[in-house]
Amino acid sequence: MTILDGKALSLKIKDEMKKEVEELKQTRNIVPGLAVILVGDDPASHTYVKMKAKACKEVGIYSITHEMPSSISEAEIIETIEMMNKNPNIDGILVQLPLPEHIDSTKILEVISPKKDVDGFHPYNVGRLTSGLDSFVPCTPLGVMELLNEYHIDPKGMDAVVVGASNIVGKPMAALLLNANATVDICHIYTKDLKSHTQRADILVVGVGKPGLITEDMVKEGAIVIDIGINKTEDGKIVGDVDFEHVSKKASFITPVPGGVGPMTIAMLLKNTIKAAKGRN
Ligand code: BQF
Repeated sequence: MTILDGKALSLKIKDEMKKEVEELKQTRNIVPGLAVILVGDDPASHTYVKMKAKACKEVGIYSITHEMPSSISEAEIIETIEMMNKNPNIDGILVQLPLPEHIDSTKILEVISPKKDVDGFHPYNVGRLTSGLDSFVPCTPLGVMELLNEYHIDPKGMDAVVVGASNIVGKPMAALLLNANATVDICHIYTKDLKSHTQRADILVVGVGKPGLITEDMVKEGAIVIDIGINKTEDGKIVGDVDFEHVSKKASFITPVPGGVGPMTIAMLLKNTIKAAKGRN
């Protein structure tokens, strides 16, 4: 069994991006810029946004965080995004999710210019991704593909099973695996017999948010197991959706939580911001 070390790969990628950012500055006088909109006081969201700002700083990307109270109106968020769309120093715009109940996320995300959509959630980029065209790709599934590539894992012809069908993780993950010529099966809360699906997987990708969801008996010998879940246990420990202790004995490759897909998500945000900056003019 080999651990897919997302932490180590993210450090390596950040090192490469730092050089790329320096070169952009030298050759084109461009400093990539990221704007983050953070609404409300969800502690997890604040933690994630801080990690993103810190990572930007590490590679030389300019970043601003625009904080708004949870009482803010949809119109005020939209107005802020429209300002950022027009700002030539901002290449990437990210609205930290989840938004408060009274805000329609879909409506907000559609206001972001598709050229600055570094999270890849705008329907324009979603459509381009499913069509197999160049697009901004959501950071978590993109990070998974980079991790597979680093360990020379080619999904072509494999049976891939994605558990979780969210717009942020599961659906774009399935699209990427399909584009990479895997046979893709997507499971969700209405799936009748989850185990009958997961047992067939050469690559199993799980992003649900249920600790211990994937047990040893649900995994094929030699499978590649990617755990996107982030759950806090009663004693404050961070765990994924996979019973790592037992499943790791059966898997050929497996991601840890923490230190697997999470750090790759952040690295891919930086990558998308640099991609956006390169596309200026
Ligand atoms: C690690 C996220 C659920 C809902 C909204 C490193 C992150 C997480 C874990 C991180 C996530 C999850 C982010 C680790 C960003 C990934 O070492 O394992 C980094 O910062 N993430 C987010 O912005 O919004 C979320 C999960």
